Amino acid sequence: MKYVVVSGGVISGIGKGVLASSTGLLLKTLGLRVTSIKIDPYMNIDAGTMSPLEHGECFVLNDGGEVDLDLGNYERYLNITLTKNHNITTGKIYSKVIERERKGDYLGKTVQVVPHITNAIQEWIEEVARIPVDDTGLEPEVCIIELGGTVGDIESAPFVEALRQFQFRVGSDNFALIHVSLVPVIHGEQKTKPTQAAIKDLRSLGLTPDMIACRCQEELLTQTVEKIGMFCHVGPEQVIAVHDVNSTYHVPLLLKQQKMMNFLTKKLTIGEIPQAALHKGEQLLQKWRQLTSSHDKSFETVTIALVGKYTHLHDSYLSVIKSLEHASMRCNRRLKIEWVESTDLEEGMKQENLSKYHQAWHYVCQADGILVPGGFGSRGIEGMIAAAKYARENNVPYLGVCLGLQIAVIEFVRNVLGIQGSTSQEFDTYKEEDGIKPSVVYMPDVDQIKLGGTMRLGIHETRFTLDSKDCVLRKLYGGSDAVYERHRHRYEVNPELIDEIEEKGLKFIGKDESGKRMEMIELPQSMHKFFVGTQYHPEYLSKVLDPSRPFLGLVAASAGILEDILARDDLNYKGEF
Ligand SMILES: *[C@@H]1O[C@H](CO)[C@@H](O)[C@H](O)[C@H]1NC(C)=O
Ligand SMILES: *[C@@H]1O[C@H](CO)[C@@H](O)[C@H](O)[C@H]1NC(C)=O
Ligand SMILES: *[C@@H]1O[C@H](CO)[C@@H](O)[C@H](O)[C@H]1NC(C)=O
Ligand SMILES: CC(=O)N[C@H]1CO[C@H](CO)[C@@H](O)[C@@H]1O
Repeated sequence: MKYVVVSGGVISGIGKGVLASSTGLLLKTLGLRVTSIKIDPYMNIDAGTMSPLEHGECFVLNDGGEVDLDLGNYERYLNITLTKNHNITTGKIYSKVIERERKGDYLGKTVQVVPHITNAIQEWIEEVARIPVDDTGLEPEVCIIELGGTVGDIESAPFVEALRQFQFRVGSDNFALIHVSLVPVIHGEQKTKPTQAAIKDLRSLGLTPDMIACRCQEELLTQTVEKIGMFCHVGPEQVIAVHDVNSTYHVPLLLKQQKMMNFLTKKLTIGEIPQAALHKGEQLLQKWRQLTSSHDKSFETVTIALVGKYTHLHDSYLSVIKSLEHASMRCNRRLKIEWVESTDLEEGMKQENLSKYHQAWHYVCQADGILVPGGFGSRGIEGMIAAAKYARENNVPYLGVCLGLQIAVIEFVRNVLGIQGSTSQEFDTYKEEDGIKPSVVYMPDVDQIKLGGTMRLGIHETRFTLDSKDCVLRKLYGGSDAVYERHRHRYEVNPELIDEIEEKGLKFIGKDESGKRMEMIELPQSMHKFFVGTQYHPEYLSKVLDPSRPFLGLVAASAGILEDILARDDLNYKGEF
């Protein structure tokens, strides 16, 4: 097993994740099996209970693990399936060590950060790196470890020390360290001092960078590269310049241009790779090249209005944005997202700020398609319902994800079935004594008492109930009988209303294996261009080279090319469980 550690200096948020996943992708194009681990130096054990306000979206894995959104990045780039153990936090390591101590595993010795915590970290890494993550079912050959935070923080100190020991534990030809640094431009001059200081910090902690990746707004000058090489005691081939490019999907190609793999394969003494794997890797590279170059050449735009909450915090919808990006690349369109705060669409906003209200509606009406993503809580619900109504009545493509499906159903129940005031049991506006049938109810088999961990989580099967010829979503999934997607919800459509709703035209086209839960809705093509909702979250399984099908449908319908996309023969869907 070869380990590539990606750490960061100077400041956080300079694209360590993108660099790490791009490096992983390049290793994969060599024909290697690649996995990844994300280390987060914070105390939380469960990312699911962390606020999206602070941390961005919570990403859900096949096994139901709710993790930091960076793991999603790896899954999307590397086309792999990770587990909840691939996320390491300080909290998890400590609780493991404390648990062992309670059981008496340390025989009453003093338990310390060094060696007990640092050993636990190393053991965890070695164990998790071996979990097979792709369809070969074989142990990976390379593990990318992204160390969150910046080196030198108090929080990351135990991890840095653990990695320092780790390089000796696994041997220096199985270990490479890439340090990501920043080269700011001040008065037109590229400054290398912050990088020098960051490398000095790193060295003082016993880690030597094998490569220094310099983030810069513009292309790095040769003299800057030479200067960094000289002051940081590395060869010029060990300095990689990563300037801002058209999209993050160009980064792997940028690294390749600089022959990053030549150095890395030498350092890691990567031997002969079997012909079949080599071929697979080459194909992957080819596909990636094709995708990025066709993206550069597409000039037509598709505009999607994303109607949600906290839309100023784009990170809380990261997977949704990525899925839209993947889908638009497949459709050869440039993606424009209009961020619409759903409360701005509500009647109340008319009094509060009329110009804001009109502006929000302007965005919705100008958009080619409307997306209502998942979410919790009752704020902004009426605005989403209004947007769904607009989409349904005006034949504008609509995709509702999780809450978005429930919104579409509530809207339909109110305005087509005529049950005014119907809503979800989740919202404060729902009152038992009103005697109005709720559209969305609490899922009966979930424990109502505990809050954390009572959701329906992780990958589940959904079976289609309609033939492909009557069902656009099934066509998008290549005609497959069933799909496997990731879930994260507590509420579901009220089974008592199903017959009535279907009679009026909205079809429940997919159900869970018991046939009780409604998981997909669709208006027939005779009634609407594209009006689809999914109770699951398709965005968690979207891949750069294999866009999520509901999103592909939305973008294609919004761009007016749904028929072309459906006619293509590359919609093979290979679900997995
Ligand atoms: C991604 O992985 C799946 C299996 O895990 C495989 O069927 C599919 O072909 C892969 N996609 C690409 C683009 O390599
Ligand atoms: C970036 O995109 C433009 C078109 O928008 C294209 O002309 C240019 O070559 C691209 N640059 C890179 C580095 O790919
Ligand atoms: C109303 O909303 C606009 C933005 O749409 C903002 O510029 C303006 O300050 C707001 N006015 C008030 C009174 O809040
Ligand atoms: C949030 C989450 O999925 N956490 C998991 C990460 O890994 C530990 C150790 O296996 C699990 O116990 C946590 O549940």
